[in-house]
Amino acid sequence: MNHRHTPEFDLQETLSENRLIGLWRMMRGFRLPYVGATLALGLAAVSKTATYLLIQYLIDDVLGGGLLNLLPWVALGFLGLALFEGAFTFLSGRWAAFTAEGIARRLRNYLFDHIQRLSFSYHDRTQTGELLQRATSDVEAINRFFLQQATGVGRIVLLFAINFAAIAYINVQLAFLSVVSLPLLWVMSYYFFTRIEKAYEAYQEQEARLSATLQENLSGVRVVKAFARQQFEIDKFGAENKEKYRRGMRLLLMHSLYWPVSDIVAGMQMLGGFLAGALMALNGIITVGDYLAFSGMVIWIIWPMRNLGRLIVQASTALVSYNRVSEIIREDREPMEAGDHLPDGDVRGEIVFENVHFAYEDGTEVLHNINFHVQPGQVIALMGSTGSGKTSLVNLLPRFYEYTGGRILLDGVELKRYPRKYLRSQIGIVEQEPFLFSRTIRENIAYGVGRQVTDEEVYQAARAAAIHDVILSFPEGYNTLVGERGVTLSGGQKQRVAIARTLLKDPRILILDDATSSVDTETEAAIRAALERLMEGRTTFIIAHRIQTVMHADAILVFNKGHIVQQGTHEELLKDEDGIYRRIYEVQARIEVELEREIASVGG
Ligand code: DCP
Ligand code: MG
Repeated sequence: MNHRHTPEFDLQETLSENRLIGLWRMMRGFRLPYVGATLALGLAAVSKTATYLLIQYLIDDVLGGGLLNLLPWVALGFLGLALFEGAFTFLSGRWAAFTAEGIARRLRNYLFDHIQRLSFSYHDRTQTGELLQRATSDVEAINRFFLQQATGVGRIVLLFAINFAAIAYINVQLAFLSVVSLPLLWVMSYYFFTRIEKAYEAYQEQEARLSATLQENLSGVRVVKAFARQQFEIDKFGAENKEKYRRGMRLLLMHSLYWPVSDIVAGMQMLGGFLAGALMALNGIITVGDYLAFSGMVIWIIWPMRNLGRLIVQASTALVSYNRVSEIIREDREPMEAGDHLPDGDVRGEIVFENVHFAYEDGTEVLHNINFHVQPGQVIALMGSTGSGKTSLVNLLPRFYEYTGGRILLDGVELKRYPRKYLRSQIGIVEQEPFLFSRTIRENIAYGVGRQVTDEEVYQAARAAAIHDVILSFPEGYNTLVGERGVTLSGGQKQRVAIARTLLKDPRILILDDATSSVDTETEAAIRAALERLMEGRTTFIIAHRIQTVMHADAILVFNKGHIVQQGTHEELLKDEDGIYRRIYEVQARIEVELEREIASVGG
């Protein structure tokens, strides 16, 4: 049964428009224990029915017929049946738990794996809180379905069939009298089923909204505090919470209407059955023993009838959750391996952009007609105002997003033909807002290398990123935890840890997206000196705002509103008196001069 946990189990293939079929397919690999659980419940039910038949035998034949010497055997029979029932009830519980927890575990693992393989565009448009809620609360509802409802249905059908047959064995008329209200109960259950399904759907939606609000508020807690917007956020949360309360009340109202109504119907049915049975016994149609056995067994007909309705109603929540979870499963993953051009070794790093256009999913173009040519090992600097498309451009290289027009060639081959996995192994990005995990600094730096690295390698990368000494100054050095459970790093320190992480990966193409923006000029110079050696032989893209950072690049691309408005070396660009580059240069030079004068006056 080992195949249950292998990643090859593709839930996407199990999806079905019919939710019950989908759930059934989701059980693959767990059907045997499920059938076992249901059968064990059925056997427990049989022993209960047998107990009632034994009562009938005891009263009519043993006591009534004077076979008193059989009494010890009958007593032994009762004991045996009780043990039998207990054992199978226990087994059934174990197998049901095994089934439900196993399916839920596999589902959670699948979702975790799946969510991180979805495209950047998917994550751009999906709220984290929403995903969290589906991966937890909705999975729980599906778990409950398998734990209680799926085996419950099997048990109920068995209980019903066995006891119905046993009563029919006593008296057929009585058996049919015991189930006359069945259709009424089911029609009622169906009515509530549809109502509760809608109410639950609305409730889950609101819960997701609430969890998204909470998640966003927690991520942005610094902004909230800085702008003293606590009250505004509390009100916003309060409003969402109130709506959840309202929808929760509505859902519970549906439930609390259903139970008493179905109890009344079931109660009337039971009373009617008892009366009919009593009349038959009085008129001698059935024996007293028959009647006692019947009154025990009829409960086990009514109970399943009422509970089948209850299960159907409860299953509505699982069906809603199934829909919500399958919406995630249905999303296609980024095909990491797709691509017909897989070089044996590393790329050389020659990159050509030919009339490249790019738009995000909303359709507005953010890059227009981009053309440039990078030789292997060159350093390319990207400058330009905020929102001009620099990050968007470099994100095309590892195929985080697909360009919408023109061609990008890497070593003469169109980028679309390379598998994403290969590209990402060749390209290292230091993101504009680097993210560090709540793990040790060492783990953060060694992240993504994909092999064991020595301490010396980690130190080397850290030295190159000018962060080694800072790390050593922490109480636990490289074993210091980062983030919520450990030290809080400054923006510049985080950037440098991220640079070290990327350098250790040793990529052929290096992308530094504003990687030194939070670093002071002096530290930046240190990093630059170290990088100079590291950039040798690899194609490097540097996005930066300081002239000092970009002036030594082999080519500088100046962006404005998604267009390249200037390109060339520092000297070439300076010649253009009216160019943006020249203007930026002059402004920055003036600031430098004034700064120096200021420092001199303070010093003097
Ligand atoms: N954009 C978008 N969807 C995204 C990311 C960006 O629609 N997932 C838009 C916002 C901008 C445009 O694309 O209008 C260009 O954004 P960039 O992030 O590429 O801009 P820059 O990197 O040049 O700006 P900055 O210097 O602020 O980093
Ligand atoms: Mg950017």
